[in-house]
Amino acid sequence: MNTLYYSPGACSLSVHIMLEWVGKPYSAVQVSYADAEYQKLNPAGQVPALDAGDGNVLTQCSAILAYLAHTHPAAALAGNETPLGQAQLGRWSAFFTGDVHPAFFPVFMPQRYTTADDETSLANVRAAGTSLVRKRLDLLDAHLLNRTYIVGNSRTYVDAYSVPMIRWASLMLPGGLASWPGVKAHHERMLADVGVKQAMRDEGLI
Ligand SMILES: N[C@@H](CCC(=O)N[C@@H](CS)C(=O)NCC(=O)O)C(=O)O
Repeated sequence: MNTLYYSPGACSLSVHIMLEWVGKPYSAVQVSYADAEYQKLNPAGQVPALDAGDGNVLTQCSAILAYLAHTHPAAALAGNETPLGQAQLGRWSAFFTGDVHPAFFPVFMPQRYTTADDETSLANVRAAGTSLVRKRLDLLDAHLLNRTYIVGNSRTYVDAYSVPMIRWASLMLPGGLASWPGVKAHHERMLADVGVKQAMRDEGLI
């Protein structure tokens, strides 16, 4: 059985959603990043980590999401299996891992991006991160305006991946997602999904 190690509302929420979508029994354990016991499991001190129940502990969100999709083919969450289909899925997974997620780091942890510790410097770092988040949303919005799902005609693991990050944006940006109607419509569809709701309920987010 899979065991997810998560922090409420963090990027690990995407794995929690995938576990709901694949529909097999799993357990979910809330952890603190700084907890020494947890760091034995994931020395990076980050979530998510997934104990696959076979002696393997997996880390890195994008890898875990792809693993769950490929180990549960009946759930059809891995998109089109052709090389082109996988490249399209990989493109959007890399976009969330490499472009969207890091744009939030200066917003949430500005002290990691400057050696200054005065409030003005920290606010400037936060503002730079926020501006990057907006840029990423612009790109995703243009892609989503005429689409129901991020890749193809049914949900995939990149739709799950989008949920925590678009939720952060909706909570953090003044006006929420109003400037990105394609992103907003997609996120609302995701929030209405039964599995998404269950994962969010389990994490105490709704
Ligand atoms: N590259 C990692 C990043 C994971 C990550 O940064 N997770 C955040 C939560 S969204 C975290 O654990 N932050 C705690 C920290 O960096 O100290 C992944 O994609 O899994």
